[in-house]
Amino acid sequence: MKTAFRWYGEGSDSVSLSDIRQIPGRPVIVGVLDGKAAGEVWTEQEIGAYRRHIEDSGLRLEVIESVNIHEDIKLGAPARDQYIENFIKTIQNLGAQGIRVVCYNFMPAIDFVRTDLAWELEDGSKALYYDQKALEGMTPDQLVDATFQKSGGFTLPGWEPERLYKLKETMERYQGLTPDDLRKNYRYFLEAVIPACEQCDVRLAVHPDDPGWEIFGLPRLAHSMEDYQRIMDMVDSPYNGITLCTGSLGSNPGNNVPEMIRYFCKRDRVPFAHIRNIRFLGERTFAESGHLSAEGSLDICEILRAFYESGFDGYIRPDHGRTIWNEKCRPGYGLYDRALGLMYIMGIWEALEKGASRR
Ligand code: DNO
Repeated sequence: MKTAFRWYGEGSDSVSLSDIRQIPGRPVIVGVLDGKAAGEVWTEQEIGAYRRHIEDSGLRLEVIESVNIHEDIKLGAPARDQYIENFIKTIQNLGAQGIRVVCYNFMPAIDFVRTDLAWELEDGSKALYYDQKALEGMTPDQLVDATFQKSGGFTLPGWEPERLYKLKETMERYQGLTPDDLRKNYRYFLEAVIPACEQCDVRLAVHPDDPGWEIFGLPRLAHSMEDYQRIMDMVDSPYNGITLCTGSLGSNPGNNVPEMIRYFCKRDRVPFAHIRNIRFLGERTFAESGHLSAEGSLDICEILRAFYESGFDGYIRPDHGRTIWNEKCRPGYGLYDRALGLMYIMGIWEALEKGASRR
């Protein structure tokens, strides 16, 4: 496993590169050109400047999260070919700058959703929280307002203001689009981009739907074993991969996360993993917790054992931390709890490695 840490860029992140450099093991950066709209080409010059800035701090940029997919591609609208071409150009430019893995998602209109970004856990820390009933009591616009109000002035990944202010309009475009239609559009996209990814050696890694079920009546294609099998079958290549996010897949109790890890790692489809724990609090209701298994409902040790025993050598990053020790940060992406999470992940990994070498 190669350890990684998500960073949003200078002026956008409360965490600095020198903070990250002091985390034991010196994780590689999972970066983004924050502010790029979906569908825009990332030029090699822009990527190069960003990469050099990271390298000047003694760190390396090897993973991007995310290059967002333009809605016209998901909708199968006439302009999709142009946006697919732009996506391919971006991937080629990223490959030329040494990026080997690109995370993206194919969720229509809206990325990950929480109904509260600062839900207080019993120890006084604040966590991201989801309650299906609360969601059902909100219109999409109310959700957007509530999310912006609680984000502490930070943008959230997938919640770019210019995109979200058009949410109602975008959702209307999806009316009548069935899961099969979306799947067809997804296949069209993959068939066009995967050969280019193979050529420039950049592995795509699709992030699961979060939470792991449909919301607001929008079709969603990536939240179960069967879903992922179908996506992998659309184009049979290791370059058509998965971002195995334990918290997103684990939010659906129907998913056996260690089993999914073993199954897809064995087939060389997992270049990237997000380790997050969540605590179930009721039907389709959960809070994100500290990474420690005892704090949540997922067994992080079993999850890492599944990666370890599969010979996983991709990138792993700690996902969503709680906000602790009065940190002022982007919800889910402070320094402190993610650094604790990463040390815990590395501790389990070391124990697995050393335990194996003793046998
Ligand atoms: C939220 C993230 C997601 C993720 C995208 C990947 O914190 O897990 O926004 O980055 O869905 O494209």
